[in-house]
Amino acid sequence: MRLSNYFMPILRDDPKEAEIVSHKLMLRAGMIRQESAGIYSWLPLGFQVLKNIEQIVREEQNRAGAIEVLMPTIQSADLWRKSGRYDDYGKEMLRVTDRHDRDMLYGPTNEEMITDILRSGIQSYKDLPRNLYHIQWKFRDEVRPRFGIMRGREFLMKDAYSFDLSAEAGRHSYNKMFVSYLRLFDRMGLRAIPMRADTGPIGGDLSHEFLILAETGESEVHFDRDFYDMNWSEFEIDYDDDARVASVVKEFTSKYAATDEIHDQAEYEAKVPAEKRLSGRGIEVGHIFFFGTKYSEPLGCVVQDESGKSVTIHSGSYGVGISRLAGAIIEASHDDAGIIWPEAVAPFRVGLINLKSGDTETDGMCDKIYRELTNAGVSVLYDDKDDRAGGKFARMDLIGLPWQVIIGPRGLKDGIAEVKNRATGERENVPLDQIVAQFADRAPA
Ligand code: P5A
Repeated sequence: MRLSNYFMPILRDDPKEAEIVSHKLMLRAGMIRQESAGIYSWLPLGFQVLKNIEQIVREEQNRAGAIEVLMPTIQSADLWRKSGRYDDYGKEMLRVTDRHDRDMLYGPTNEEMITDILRSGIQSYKDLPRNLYHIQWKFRDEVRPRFGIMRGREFLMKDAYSFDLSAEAGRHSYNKMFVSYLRLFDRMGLRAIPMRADTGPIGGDLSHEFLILAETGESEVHFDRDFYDMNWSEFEIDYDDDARVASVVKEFTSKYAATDEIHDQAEYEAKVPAEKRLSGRGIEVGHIFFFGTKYSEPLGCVVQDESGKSVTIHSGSYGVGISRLAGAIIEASHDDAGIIWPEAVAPFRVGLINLKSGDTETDGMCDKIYRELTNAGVSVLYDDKDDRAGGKFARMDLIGLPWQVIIGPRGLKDGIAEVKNRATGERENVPLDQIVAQFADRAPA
């Protein structure tokens, strides 16, 4: 993409309304625009990040055996009346009536609808287990939408729902999602610590929140510092191997970690030696629940088992805050100059800076490298604008692409470009004829 053809409305000054760094940087980098309280448009740069996050979540959910569907944003109130949540949900639910005066709502979550979809779509116990998920916008009329897309009213969630014949089998489905979450957050360059958590309006008695540590997080958390030394990424997992999946979950749940709502100080002190006790703040990027028959019971989600006996299905639900993650990743990865995108979610991998737009030779070389990188499948944002070098550097640092390739008349004379690593700040002179190979060969992390 040529910057001269792109739409990236950069703000020069810090927006006054932004209280936390991710909100500030997302506005400054032209990633999002507020439309009304807690409701945002995603501009090209932000939208690309959102899609990258979504794709990682999708791949890891599919790997764990979940199957993607797409349910509507607008739901009828009928199923919610059956589960009892139409009244329970209160003011957070955005209620609308259609032209026939039917009660409708903008879905804050989909337990009822998916349970009804599964109920009507399965014949027997042989159709279980199943795990269905979608990635869809939700609406919750939060009392205090704040921190930009972190606590929005409209937000993008991945929500998966498991269906099993027994509580025991359901526990395995829960474990698979637990492990899938470890993997998907890790792929985004995040350490999301699984913590015991409150179940709130979703319900059930087994639940974990996944939190990344950040001073600006809304939750107070208490955990064992041993989490820092765990092996987060180097496990390949066979999801059909119940015992192996359970052992990973056991490893990650044997250490103390809890959010403030359910924190038990006495247990904490008994389990964790004083020098290993850490308290801080965290951002909840995922939340998983096991609630058994809470929805299948009132919605009549029943199958016959092998012996012909009717069995009520056991379920859990599993959420990832896709849009919140865009902000959470920035909270975890930035410096004074701006965002530092992990390669896996970066909107472009390379920022190509032309230091002398209008100069025939420099333009020629930049155009050539841009073309070759693009043809090699490397995503590039090419700053071909006619601005001063200082401004170009600052802008590229602000938007945080992992690599900068800087080409100017002086380097051209020596046949080199400067390659800068945004995260480390390291600069390297690379011969112009090796630039493309360097990025084409080096697979993104
Ligand atoms: C689990 C999936 C649920 O709704 N039902 C379906 C269950 N869980 S949850 O914890 O309420 O939400 C799941 C994740 O969504 C993100 N999230 C939000 N993101 C931005 N703005 C909000 N207002 C918001 N509310 C929830 C969080 O990441 C949460 O973990």
